[in-house]
Amino acid sequence: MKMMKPTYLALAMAAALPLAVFAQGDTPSNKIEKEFQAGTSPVGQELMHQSPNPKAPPMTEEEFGKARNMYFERCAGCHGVLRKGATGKPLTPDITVGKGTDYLKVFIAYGSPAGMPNWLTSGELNEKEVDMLARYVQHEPPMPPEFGIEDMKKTWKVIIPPEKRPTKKMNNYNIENIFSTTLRDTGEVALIDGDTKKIINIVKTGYAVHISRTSASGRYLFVIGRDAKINMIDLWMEKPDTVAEIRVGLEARSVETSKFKGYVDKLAIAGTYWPPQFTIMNGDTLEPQKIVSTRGNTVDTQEYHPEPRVASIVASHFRPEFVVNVKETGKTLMVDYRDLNALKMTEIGSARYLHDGGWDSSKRYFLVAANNSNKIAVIDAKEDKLAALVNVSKIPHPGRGANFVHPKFGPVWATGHLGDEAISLIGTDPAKNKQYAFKEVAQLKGQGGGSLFIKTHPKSTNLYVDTTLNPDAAISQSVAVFDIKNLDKGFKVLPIAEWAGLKDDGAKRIVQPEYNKAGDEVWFSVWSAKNKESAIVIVDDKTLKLKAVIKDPRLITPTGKFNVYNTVHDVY
Ligand code: DHE
Repeated sequence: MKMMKPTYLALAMAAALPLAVFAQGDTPSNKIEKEFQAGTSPVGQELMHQSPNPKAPPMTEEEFGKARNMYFERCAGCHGVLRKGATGKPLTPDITVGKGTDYLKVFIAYGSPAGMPNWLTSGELNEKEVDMLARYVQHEPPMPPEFGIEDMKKTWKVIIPPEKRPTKKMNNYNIENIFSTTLRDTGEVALIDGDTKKIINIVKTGYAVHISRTSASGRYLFVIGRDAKINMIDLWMEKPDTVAEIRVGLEARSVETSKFKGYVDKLAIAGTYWPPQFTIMNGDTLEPQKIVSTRGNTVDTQEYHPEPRVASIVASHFRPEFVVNVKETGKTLMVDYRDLNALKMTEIGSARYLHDGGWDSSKRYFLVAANNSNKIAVIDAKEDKLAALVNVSKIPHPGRGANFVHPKFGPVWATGHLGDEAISLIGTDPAKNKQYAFKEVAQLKGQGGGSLFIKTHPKSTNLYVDTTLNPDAAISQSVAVFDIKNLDKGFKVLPIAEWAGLKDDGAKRIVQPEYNKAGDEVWFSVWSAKNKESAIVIVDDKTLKLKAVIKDPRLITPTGKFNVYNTVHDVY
């Protein structure tokens, strides 16, 4: 830990805070949290309505502008756009003015055991910036604009209308084995042919592009950026490319399409972080049809929350419904899309803060991480009710999770954790293995905390666990692989970054295992900075040996990879 500066020690004493609070430094768990949650929010770029608080310490316009940018770059991810609190504490003036500038400066400078990063001692902010932020959070939060149908329509472009699109597949690609690969920092996706490992096209997408999902037929690919821009890509074209695009808000993370019989390729849906809402669109043009706000009351204290962000969205296989998970309220909305003018929604309360999740192998149960509650909520998509809330370890982060048949417990779904090395297995078969259903039946020990994604395949007996955000480079640059038939044996470590053979010393974090369609190869991204070489490493699932490395100057910051077949059919 770096030495504290006397001025801050004095402040700590003045604020009468226990010194233990400041003995934090960048603990591994803090660092993981900070790196992951405190990402830049694009909302900070927007013009906002602002009314200063007369009780707050004065700030010049210039200081206010600078502090606002800092807030949206570093703080909004945890404390929220309107500072009502999320994984971080609420920071509204009714709370902050009473605390005062000195007290707030100490917290910002040194962090807290609850997970607040130490912005000053880590060198990320200087004293002047800490002081500005401490004053800024005592003013009313600036209010970003809303984003309605008219705003959306101004950004909506149908580049190739449905009637001008091919009537059959015009290329020779095995489109079910294409991988849509996020190139995070260039705002692009690379469409990679899974058979030849060659890049088919690089498509310009939204800012800090996040995930891809495929339409139920497998023909269309939907890609969403953090700026809430959606690209709809037609995989039947000679060279697959964007046929429609739209922005559905100012900040987003999730997109999905209707999958129920009779609704194949009919509708698309996207959830936004700002404004807090979801939008249902036509599945072939992205024309916006219906916006539904998620503002409302929290599941536990039932207080009103002004910005419940939309996290994961999946399409139900049991009903014509989207499963929309709302972070801050801790509610899952089962949105019946049969009649958009008389929209029916079943609201299922579980726990805060809902984030990512996936189906069990029967696709009846959706298991979603309530990450700050250290729980997995199990949603029964057949009965539209909460099947269980399962206690797991510290900050579960499953991605879509991993399904396999455990020798003792029967079908289980697994998640890794950001907060520690545990891998939790949850029984998912109430029909034949009732005593294990929706309980944490076992915990495996992985390489360490900072795990983001876990993966297996119905044809495989291997379970891969990444540790992308672990502070130890040896751990973040490799993956653990368990033999499902012999879980007690522990894991093997595959040195993926080393296998990539990259020429420079980038971060080379290994992220998101993804299978090919056949289930015999696993793809890993070797994720370095924008100005460093990155790669994709492909492992032979049978032998656990290196099979191929994809390197290309255009493969900049690859992260998520979405195999068309596995994404359409929710195979994981
Ligand atoms: Fe993600 C899924 C939100 C940071 C890569 N991420 C998700 C989902 C949500 C989410 C809500 C589920 C979408 C769904 O299923 O509909 N992600 C967020 C954040 O709020 C967060 C923590 C902070 C931020 O600033 O955005 C965040 N995510 C990241 C990253 O930094 C990652 C590692 C790299 C990147 O490309 O941005 C990242 N997130 C991913 C990936 C998935 C994902 C690859 C989909 C995994 C899958 O297998 O389906």
